[in-house]
Amino acid sequence: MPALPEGVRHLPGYLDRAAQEALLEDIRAVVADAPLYVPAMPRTGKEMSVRMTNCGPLGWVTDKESGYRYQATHPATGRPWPPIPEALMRIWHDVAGYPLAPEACLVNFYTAEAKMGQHQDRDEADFAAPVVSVSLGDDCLFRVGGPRRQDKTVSLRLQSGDVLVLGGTSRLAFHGVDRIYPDTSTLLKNGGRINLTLRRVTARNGI
Ligand code: MD3
Ligand code: FE
Repeated sequence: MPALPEGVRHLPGYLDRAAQEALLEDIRAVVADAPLYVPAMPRTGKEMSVRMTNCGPLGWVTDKESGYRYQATHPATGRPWPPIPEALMRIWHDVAGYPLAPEACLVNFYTAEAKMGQHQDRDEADFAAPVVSVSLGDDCLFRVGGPRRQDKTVSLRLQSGDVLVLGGTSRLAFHGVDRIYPDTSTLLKNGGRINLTLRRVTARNGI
């Protein structure tokens, strides 16, 4: 397997089964308060295949009219996002190597057919902080490259309980999810994959 790009740390099996089940219960509570919604691409309004919600002071949203952005409230309910579960705050503080708490946790839900095209995460004002990702449920094929779309890419199978830390020169790397491997985990009764990404959003000196 080729080496991961500099700044990408893969921590396979970071959460054991009991920790995954506990975190899943936390996420069920988040989704009960802040329901999954269908994100749409800016301008075209084309719907993404992934369903999304957030927890934390800020949440990443997208729709046809206003495009990609962070906001403090759920687009459908108008309520503030629920808090980031303690277990996720602990993971961040254990692996991020960054002194400030995460401000956003994006919850992505993938059915067997869902995927996410190659993209950069650049809607945040602080690229010094890493992104921390936690996978639950079915395996996926994740692919990460470099800061230019044409850079060579490396594929990685992510499994339930894996943590990925994206920092340094990889913070602006192109990345995406090429496919889900159905029925590879028993964590979610009806299958599918959940990915949780923890992020800093605002610049260290304000904005
Ligand atoms: C590499 N999510 O929500 S997580 C996203 O599995 C996103 O749902 C994917 O890409 C998922 O934006 C991948 C791993 C990840 C997250 C952020 C990154 C990889 C990254 C930022 C820079 C480079
Ligand atoms: Fe991303």
